[in-house]
Amino acid sequence: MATTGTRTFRNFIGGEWADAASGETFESLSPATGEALGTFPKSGPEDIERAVAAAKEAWDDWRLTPAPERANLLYRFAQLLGEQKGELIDLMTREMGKVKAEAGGDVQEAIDMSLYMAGEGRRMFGQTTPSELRDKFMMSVRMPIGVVGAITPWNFPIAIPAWKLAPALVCGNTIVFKPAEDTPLLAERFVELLTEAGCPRGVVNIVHGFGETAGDALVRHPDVAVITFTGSRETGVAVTHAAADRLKHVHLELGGKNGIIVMEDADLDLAVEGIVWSAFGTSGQRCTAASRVIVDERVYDELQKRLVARAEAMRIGPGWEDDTDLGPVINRAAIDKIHAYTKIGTDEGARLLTGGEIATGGELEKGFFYRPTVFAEVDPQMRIAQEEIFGPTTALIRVRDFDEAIRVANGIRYGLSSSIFTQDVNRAFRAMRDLQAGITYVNAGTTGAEVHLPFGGTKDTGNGHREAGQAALDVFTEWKSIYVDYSGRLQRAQIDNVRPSG
Ligand code: UN1
Repeated sequence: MATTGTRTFRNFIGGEWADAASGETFESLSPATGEALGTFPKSGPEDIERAVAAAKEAWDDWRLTPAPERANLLYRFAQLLGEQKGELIDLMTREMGKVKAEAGGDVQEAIDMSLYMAGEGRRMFGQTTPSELRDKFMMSVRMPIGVVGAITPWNFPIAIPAWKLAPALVCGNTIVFKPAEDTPLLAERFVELLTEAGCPRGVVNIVHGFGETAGDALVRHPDVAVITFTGSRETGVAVTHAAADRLKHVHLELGGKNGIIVMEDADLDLAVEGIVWSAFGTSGQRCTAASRVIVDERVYDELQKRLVARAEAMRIGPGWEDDTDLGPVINRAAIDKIHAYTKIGTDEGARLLTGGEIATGGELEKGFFYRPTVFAEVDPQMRIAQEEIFGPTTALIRVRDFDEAIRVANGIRYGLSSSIFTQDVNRAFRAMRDLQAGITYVNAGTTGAEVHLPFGGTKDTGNGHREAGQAALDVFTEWKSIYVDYSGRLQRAQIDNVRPSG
């Protein structure tokens, strides 16, 4: 349905398409060309109010819909995503900018997550356990919570909405979805396909707009029980404050400053492949991007040489062209931030080996393209080694040995992903134990999570929750413990079962 052009799109609330109450709009622009892809409602508190009311009303029936039936919606959705994969890939290269192979991975991740969570419709296990009393039965069950507010980022515009909506739905919650303002068209398609898959009215509502208005109203709304948010650390803290008065459940997936450790015994060719993929894939705009490379001094010079050669050979261009290795970054603010960090790094005394400039010339003039950038001789305390840049910039840090590598890897506020390249199984296991991160890769870069293990991070990357896998069910359900006494008499736990011996 959606095509490029200046079509006007709307919110989807209670099964009806609606403009923003204010009548205001904003445009989605292609980061590769500046071309307008559509006009979207710039929503505010009034629109959120209506969407939450619709979601609340729909919850009455959705929570009572058997979970295997709720799952059927996700099976059909996965099927439709598969059928539309080609169209979605094309749209993603235009609206978000990533290259075709990665756009395909993004859509596939949504398919995988939908199928995995659909399977939960026939599992969603609780526990049964023996009672300490006779003729008494005990079990725990997962209960849906209510209305979920899902605020998603632009960097995985199909995958991350699926990470949030698929588990929320199968667990029996209804949703108000506020997608990133940079990728509203993909979010729109996502909801259209869910609707086509048979999602009942009001179960999923989409409200377009900006964080300060639409997002904030969603986070504060008294009838929204759960907030799931992926974005920056600063916004995550603001979300937590705004949700605190109502004691909402808040799931956060925030920043990263992920490091790859390369030991002297590593397969260097493999390490360089992993670094290029993790540092420059999605133009570095992943929470899991490798923005630090921590290298044993015995292989530092060789690794640096090979990495620079690879970075300089990357073809920069629009994501939809077959031979593009590196697409644009998302918008003007992003490229300004990335470029500002190049100056910060140079001023701090790091050595700029390659990149560090806006890529220009020919078709690149119209978009936001930045050259893959490698800094060397970076001190672990420098800002470029501490702060999330979210662009194709990585910092090489020289270390003397394994212990120093682990110390440097852990010496940041974030704790999302981590990696080590080594052939030494003992070191690999120590790294798996000692790296302070939610994810550790051995002999692979920092990206590439699969949907059936928990995804998330320690320290300032989040607040202890995880997405994906079984862990996601903990975000979208509450436990209820149920006791059934079939003895026909009063039995007092902790009292009537006490025997003289115990
Ligand atoms: C993100 O960067 O926000 O593991 C998500 C990965 C991807 C998901 C990244 N599957 O890098």
